[in-house]
Amino acid sequence: MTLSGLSGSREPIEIQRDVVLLPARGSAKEMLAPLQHILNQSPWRHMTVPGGKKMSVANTNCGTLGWTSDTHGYAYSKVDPLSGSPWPRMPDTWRSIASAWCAEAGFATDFSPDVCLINGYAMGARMSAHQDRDELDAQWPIVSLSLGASARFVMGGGRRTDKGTGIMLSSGDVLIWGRSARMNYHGVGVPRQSTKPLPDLANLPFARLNFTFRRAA
Ligand code: MD3
Ligand code: FE
Repeated sequence: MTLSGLSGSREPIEIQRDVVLLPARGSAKEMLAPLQHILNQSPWRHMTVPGGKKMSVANTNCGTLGWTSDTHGYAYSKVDPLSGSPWPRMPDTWRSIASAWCAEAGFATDFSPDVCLINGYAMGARMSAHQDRDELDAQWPIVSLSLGASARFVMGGGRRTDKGTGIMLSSGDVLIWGRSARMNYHGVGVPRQSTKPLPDLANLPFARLNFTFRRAA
């Protein structure tokens, strides 16, 4: 498999200080090839948040660590709590493409993510404003890829009440966020119905997928 269509020759856009968009080029469909194997080991689930509600977004992970949530809080875990076994390996192709995107966007040239959190958005699913602060070392950026239906992404500042700016994330868009923006509040709206044909999300019951590559340890 080659992911060569997914890197190079697209102009990075700094949409806010230390938030860089690599606009879609190519379909990024190659990303989906290893997904079924990951799902066989660690299937989709709706995690419970400390308030007791289940997330509308479904997720799973691959890598040496995975993001988890239950009534006690958020954590990175070496094992999938559903299986008690380690999370599936992160495909080398995914790690290297995420690292290349990071460098392309002007962030670290040696980013080696140990987590890929995969979010699945059915129609109506959304993620309310939050910070990503469970990672040990905030010097590393977060690299995200969106596939499928568009969604409105809202980013604020370091305080929940900071006024946000919104952008639409479309299929194939890569967003990288670090340095002064690393702890910014952000949220994602529901997937938008699209008139344009969307990439085939491998028969998944979701309109939109988002992959976030993180360095958690
Ligand atoms: C800004 N996911 O999983 S990714 C998440 O579309 C999450 O599923 C969204 O927020 C999604 O935590 C958006 C873009 C992103 C990821 C991490 C960030 C933006 C960020 C960390 C800090 C600030
Ligand atoms: Fe987040």
